[in-house]
Amino acid sequence: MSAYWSTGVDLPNLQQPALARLTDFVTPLEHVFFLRHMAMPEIDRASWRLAIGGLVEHELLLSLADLEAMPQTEICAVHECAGHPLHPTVPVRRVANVVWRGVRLSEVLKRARVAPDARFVWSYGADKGDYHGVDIPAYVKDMPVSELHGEAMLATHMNSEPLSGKHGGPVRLVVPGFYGTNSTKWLVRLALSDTRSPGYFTTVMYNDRVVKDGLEQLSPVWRVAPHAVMVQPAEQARLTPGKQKIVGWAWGADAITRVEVSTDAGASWAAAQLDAREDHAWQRFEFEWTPPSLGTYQLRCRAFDSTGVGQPEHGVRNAVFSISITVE
Ligand SMILES: Nc1nc2c(c(=O)[nH]1)N[C@H]1C(S)=C(S)[C@@H](COP(=O)(O)O)O[C@H]1N2
Ligand SMILES: [Mo]
Repeated sequence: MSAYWSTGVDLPNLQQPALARLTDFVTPLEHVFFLRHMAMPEIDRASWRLAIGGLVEHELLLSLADLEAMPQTEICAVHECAGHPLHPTVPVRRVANVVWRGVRLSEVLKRARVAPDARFVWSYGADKGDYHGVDIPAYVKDMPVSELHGEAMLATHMNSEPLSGKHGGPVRLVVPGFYGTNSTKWLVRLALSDTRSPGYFTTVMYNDRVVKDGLEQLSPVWRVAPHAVMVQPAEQARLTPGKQKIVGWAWGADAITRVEVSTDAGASWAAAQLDAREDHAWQRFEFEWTPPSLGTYQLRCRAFDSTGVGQPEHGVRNAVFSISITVE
């Protein structure tokens, strides 16, 4: 059987390990999903430079050695892909939990001295080319300057290994609490601006349509919505009768404070045991259950964050997760 499974949408540049493999708190690198929109660029570590410009007082050009000489920081953070930009309401649940090491973005920008009128940080990857018939001059994302107090970093390491080419090496942006799409790989340029970037992946794709006060508005795909998945048992598992342990992970931009499990297809719910959050990592939950009889069951799980926000049933990327298992 293949280690990778299809998501039902056409994602040619995607490798996705099955959720049932994600049993470790820190996801081993071989089980971290890999995603790109265009061809993968090749970057020479010795000649790599990061240009920082736009609304700053001091433009900077940093080498890898310059970055390595700055204070280093490490953070464990959940890494979740928002899904296919052309199918933003389809849940794909591509997720991992990774230890990133590098230099805080705020540390680098402190040296560049951000001008007071800067409101967004634009980040440029070295990759470009055709994306479904659209010519993309560079992969560009943006994030609000107001997020700079957080843990955004220029990462050089993933799980203590130098960042591989496929995960964006030598240096990528990582924005804990934001969807993976915002963590620009193969980072070559940062620009401070007073507006959002007009790029295809900033203000065309990756903006959800939401209705607010009766009006349809666009909401950038930035902060990660609450989400929970089961990794044990696996989808379609065949279990022997007796006590079962349901195990999974829950995460979101805000810490998760409650996870509920249903063993009857959503008719009733009960609270699972939930670990507290460390850094921006995902949180383990566990639920003991003795199936009342032989047969097929639909198991579901749903998370609620510290602001009380939960997960919708359908039609969104963080729709409630459910699996079917058989006790025989
Ligand atoms: N330069 C660049 N950065 C990128 C992308 C890309 O196509 N090009 N894809 C983004 C998306 S959609 C995701 S989910 C993550 C995937 O990171 P990974 O492959 O290291 O897991 O990278 C993001 N950063
Ligand atoms: Mo993604």
